[in-house]
Amino acid sequence: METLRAGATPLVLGGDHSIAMGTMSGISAHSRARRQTAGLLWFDAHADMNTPASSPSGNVHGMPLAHLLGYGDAQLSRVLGAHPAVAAKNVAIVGLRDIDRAERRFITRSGVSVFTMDDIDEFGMPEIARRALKIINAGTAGFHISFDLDGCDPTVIPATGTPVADGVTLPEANLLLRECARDGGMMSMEVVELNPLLDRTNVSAQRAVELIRSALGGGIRKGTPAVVSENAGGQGGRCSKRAVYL
Ligand SMILES: [Mn+2]
Repeated sequence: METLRAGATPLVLGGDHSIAMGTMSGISAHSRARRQTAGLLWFDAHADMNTPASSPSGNVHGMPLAHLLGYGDAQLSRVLGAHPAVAAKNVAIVGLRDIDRAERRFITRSGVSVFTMDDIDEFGMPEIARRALKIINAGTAGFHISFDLDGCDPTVIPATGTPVADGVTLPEANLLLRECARDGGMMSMEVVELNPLLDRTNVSAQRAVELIRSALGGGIRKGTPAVVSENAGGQGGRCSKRAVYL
């Protein structure tokens, strides 16, 4: 929230996806203080919409979106007082292809918008990006990108804990994030579920950096601004502080 107040763009690196309950709640609290709301682009192979009651595995990283929408555990669904942290009508899930039975019913009831791999195959990522941006921008002051690397195909990002076949290609993911950058509404971003122990010659980490550059406006043409951390390693080192030119 301090980073947002300073007019900079928080970039949070995970870790598992449960951190989204904190990040999105922070974006929400920041927006609420300005009598605004924020949207959420949830890039993920999974919906992460289990609750402690419905989860077959009990993994908290399979529950963050349910809690951000105001369901599940009473404390986790009220981080920083937001309840819900984000309105379902401003949530777009992209890359979905692996859901539990209970989740399927819940997703339909919750009112979030879902763009599955079938949708991406049928309409193409440029159209999906356009539709998702419309949802996360509708009536909001901007949006947070919660980017689970397992949304990408396992051949693109092998270093993730719960890979699912037939995912988003690297060009498609870059295109989506470049469209977000071009839109200008991105308030913050997190990139999660990178496990360096599972990586092969650091390819996942390098691609994650490439994807972050796309989201921050890099990689379109030389001289476009990209944001890097000014104080990496120190307190708040995960948050970017200023724009530089690459
Ligand atoms: Mn996830």
